[in-house]
Amino acid sequence: MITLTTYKWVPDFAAPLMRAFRVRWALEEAGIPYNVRLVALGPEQRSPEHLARQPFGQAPAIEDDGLVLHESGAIALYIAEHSEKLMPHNRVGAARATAWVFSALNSIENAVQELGSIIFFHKDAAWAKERRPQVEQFIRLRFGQLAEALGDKDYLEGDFTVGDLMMSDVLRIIDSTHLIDEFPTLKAYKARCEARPAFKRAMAAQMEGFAPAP
Ligand SMILES: N[C@@H](CCC(=O)N[C@@H](CS)C(=O)NCC(=O)O)C(=O)O
Repeated sequence: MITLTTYKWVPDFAAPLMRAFRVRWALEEAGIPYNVRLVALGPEQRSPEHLARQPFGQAPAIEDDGLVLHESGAIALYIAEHSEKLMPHNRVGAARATAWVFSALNSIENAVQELGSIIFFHKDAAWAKERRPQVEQFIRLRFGQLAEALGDKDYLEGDFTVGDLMMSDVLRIIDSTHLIDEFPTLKAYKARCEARPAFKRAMAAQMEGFAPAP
């Protein structure tokens, strides 16, 4: 059975946003049961045992029948290979779904993560106040392009794929800014993804998995 390694505790704001959530969601979509191993931030996170699972001392990582895998994108794609719900079983469809995973991580997540870093860690810093408008403007550009690509489709390739899972999860990082409200079709797309029963099951598991704050 797959074992997912995630953290024992994270700050409240981070709990629903952890990258391990994507893995839980993919597993729920695919209907694959899993175990969870909880690692503590700090010394255990930097222990040789954990670094053997995740070379940067991060989460998530999975183990499956001798395979040890890090990076949420790689893990989501690995899980998707086992599920027609996540990955079309034709070469073109699979390639396009994979491309959207890369777009989510390399063209959207890096942009929203910069804003996330400002709002979660540096909100009141002078440099952050100066930088924030530029970061938001760049996100608006990317959101406009993404909305254009989505058009009037329900999902990026018509039917839901691992690409939509990753894209909608990345969009959640800056939920608290409501920037997506400026892009109604994108907002509806994200809501559609989050309304999926597998998303709700994964979120419930994610939130109940955390120990109370120390
Ligand atoms: N690119 C990695 C990023 C993983 C990541 O940033 N994980 C966060 C938790 S959501 C983490 O472990 N942060 C603690 C740290 O970087 O030390 C992935 O997508 O799996």
